[in-house]
Amino acid sequence: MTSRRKFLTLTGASAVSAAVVADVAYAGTAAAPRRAESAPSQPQGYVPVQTLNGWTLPYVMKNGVKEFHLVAEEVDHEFAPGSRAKCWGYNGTTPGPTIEAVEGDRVRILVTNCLPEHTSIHWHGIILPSGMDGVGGLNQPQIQPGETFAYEFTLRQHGSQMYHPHADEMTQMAVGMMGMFIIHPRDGEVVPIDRDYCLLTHNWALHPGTYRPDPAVMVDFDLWTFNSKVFPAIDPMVARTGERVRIRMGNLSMWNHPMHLHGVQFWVTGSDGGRWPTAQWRPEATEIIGVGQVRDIEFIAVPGDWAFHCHMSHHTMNAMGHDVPNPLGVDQSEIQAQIRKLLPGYMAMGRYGMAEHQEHTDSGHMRGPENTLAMMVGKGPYGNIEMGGMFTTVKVRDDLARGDYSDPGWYDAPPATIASRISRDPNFGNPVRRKPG
Ligand SMILES: [Cu+2]
Repeated sequence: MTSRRKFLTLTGASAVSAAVVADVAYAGTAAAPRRAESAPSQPQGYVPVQTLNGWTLPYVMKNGVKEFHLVAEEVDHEFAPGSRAKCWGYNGTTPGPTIEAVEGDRVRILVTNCLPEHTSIHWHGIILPSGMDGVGGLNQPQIQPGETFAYEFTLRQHGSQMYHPHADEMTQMAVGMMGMFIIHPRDGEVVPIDRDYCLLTHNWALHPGTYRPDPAVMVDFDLWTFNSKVFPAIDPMVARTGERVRIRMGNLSMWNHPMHLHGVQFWVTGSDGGRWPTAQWRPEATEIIGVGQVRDIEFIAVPGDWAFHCHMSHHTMNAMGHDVPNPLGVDQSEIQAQIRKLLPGYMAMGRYGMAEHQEHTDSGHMRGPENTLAMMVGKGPYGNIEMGGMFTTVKVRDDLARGDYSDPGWYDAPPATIASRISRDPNFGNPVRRKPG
């Protein structure tokens, strides 16, 4: 297949108009005017992936082999200011750095184990010889503390893959050992990508007041993360109006995550099976990333600040109790007075909903346990955002320079396009209602 870049070089302007036609066909109802030029040329031959809040592992070329070096080790990780933990990861971070290469590359990955127990690495979704698949005990001996193993194979596919231990997996993944492995297509992208983001979803049982995630928990987690960060510490994804953006989303957590993006219909275009043939792309507003799965979505950026989050509403909260009595609609004034005799300053909450939690925690008079984030956090230009966990924004601006990934601040929406108050009277208007019952 002739690469898109070569194609443009060879045939010039006629190819540009073909590109516009192709993009309209694939952009669906999300279509915004698209720039006619191709993606910027990169020294590596691809648009490098941006690991949200993370980084890409450098390699050295040795006799035609790309050599990477991962170190499995304990890391002192911050989920957001106010919550840290002793986690395990690679090369100083959780998730570990993204490995990025090109279909056809020969790669060698050295893995040094600086953990207190043995480990291994499974290259999740990658086609390779059985002995390189990384299941400790099945494909190889475990990598003992202090040892370095070498994995070497040729990349025979493209797509969004992952890596994680296949040794004491329940513990090692629960405390943060994971990473993404991005393989770009050898012949370039059929439809060029302007900005390419990747993230791993995860869950953590970091109980209030503690500093080490609990691997024994199966369903009732405290923190829900993109690349091991919670909102508001998750970077925004930024783009310029009309750019084609891809978000590659992997899931090594214990729950499925229905990922929802506001403002556009995106196309689901790929997975660990690579970028799918265009006939298989489908428009969605929410896409479930099942446990162990990867999904790629693409969209044409439209200006604004757009929420991007998991649609499991408890996954967009930080630490919270799940086994508390339901206070909704309950007059607690009497019990509050009783409890205050024992606990001065005690405040009953939740009668009118949970949003007051953020008011109380933000004002500083309701302090939670140490090292524990408030359930709802975040400030926007119009007030509290009342989110946590798996939430961030896609910020699209007309004037963003190409390749600029810095946070442009809040969107300055044209005044006539913002929802606004027209009355303070609860009996305003004459809305159609049905009788209850
Ligand atoms: Cu979720």
